[in-house]
Amino acid sequence: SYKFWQTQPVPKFGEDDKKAKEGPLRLQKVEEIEKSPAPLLSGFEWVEIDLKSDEEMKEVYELLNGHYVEDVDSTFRFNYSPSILRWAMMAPGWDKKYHVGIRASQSRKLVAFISAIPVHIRVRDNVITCSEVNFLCIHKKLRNKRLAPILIKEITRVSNLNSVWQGLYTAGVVLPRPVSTCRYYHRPLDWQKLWECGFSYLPPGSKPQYQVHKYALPSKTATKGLREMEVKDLDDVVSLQKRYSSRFEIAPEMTKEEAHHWLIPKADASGEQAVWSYVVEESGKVTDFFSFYCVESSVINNPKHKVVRVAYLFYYGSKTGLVEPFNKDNLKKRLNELIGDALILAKKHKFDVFNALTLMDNGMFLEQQKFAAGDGTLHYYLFNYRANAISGGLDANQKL
Ligand code: YNC
Ligand code: MG
Repeated sequence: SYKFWQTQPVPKFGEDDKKAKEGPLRLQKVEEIEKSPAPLLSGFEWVEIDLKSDEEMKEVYELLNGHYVEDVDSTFRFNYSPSILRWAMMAPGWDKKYHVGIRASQSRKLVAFISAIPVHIRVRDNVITCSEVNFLCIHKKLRNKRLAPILIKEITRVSNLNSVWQGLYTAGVVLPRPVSTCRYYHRPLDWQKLWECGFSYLPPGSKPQYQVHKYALPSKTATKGLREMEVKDLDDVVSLQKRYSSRFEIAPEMTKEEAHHWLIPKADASGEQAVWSYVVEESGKVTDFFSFYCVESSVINNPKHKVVRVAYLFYYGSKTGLVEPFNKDNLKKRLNELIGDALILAKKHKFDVFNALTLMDNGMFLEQQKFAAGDGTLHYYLFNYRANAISGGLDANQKL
């Protein structure tokens, strides 16, 4: 019945199924926004979390590590490392006021968290500034007490005080009302380990060695001119990303500074790397690029394995997709070459599985690259913005 969500500026199910005019649902002024947060139950207090402090980062890490998203049968739970959390939450434009925590007043224990970063999203022809909300998490002992709406209202208030009126978020749960829904696909890189973890299953009539053989990969990449992305590639990559994504109805707009943050591979102080990016260079020009990032998942109660290393396909683009008239077969061939190499590189960097969603042009390579549909779906939401739905499925998000 969505007692909370029905009070929020989001479209309702069944409403405006015909094409409606796109745009904000609620218009407010900064002067109308509350200057301070809503009071909490006694014994709890609001805090700003300083992610520059290793101690406070560790507290967020531990809250998420113990209480963040699990799969349906509680076999896995996301284990975002401090390095990945820094990468995800300290992107250009980040501010401590968007790292909102709740502490128990006496013990000082961090019991809940929500975060946002500013992003610019193009929805068809309009570019909107959004707070991209992520890492909403409540300690398991404080669940079902209507604390989540309070956290969501607080991150909204902080955004609004900074003149940000739209939100962007994804969730596994169904809320009013997804703008698009994608399915997760998984490509095993270490099938044996995934099987031992309960992630992959043995198809009836198969044998483990057949599965291992099925997913074996060459040791070397095949694309001529492929190399790691460098700072000098940023202008070319930003331009290629923008032109490549122009076919899609919703896409982020990335500045050079943002592309630097999100794409340039580098080990941080602890030696950990968040993102891997590669370009294809032909006669001094970038013709293609792809990237993937790392999120580990804890394997809950497994005697042999503690974590699986999961690569998530991130941005990519290819000049082949820009040629007029657009030729789907040529692009399909090129994407299969690129993603085939991405798998080889991910394997080389010790990933166990490679994930991709049914968005962008992923439908052109998922099957050929031996991805299999997972049981998870991911719903995409906009807050305070009415947008016509973007069709899901393997040809999702395209106007061809
Ligand atoms: C969810 N994931 O429907 P109704 S994703 C949004 N996103 O409200 P309570 C959610 N809303 O139905 P609990 C949600 N999950 O009555 C639940 N809800 O209208 C809604 N899990 O609150 C739910 N992290 O406090 C219901 O529930 C109300 O104690 C119930 O807390 C929920 O980060 C949660 O999955 C998810 O830690 C915090 O279960 C808790 O169960 C938990 O009684 C494990 O809440 C971790 C987990 C969520 C990951 C994510 C994106 C979050 C987006 C939030 C919405 C942002 C809107 C835009 C704001 C900025 C706008 C500007 C400008
Ligand atoms: Mg609660």
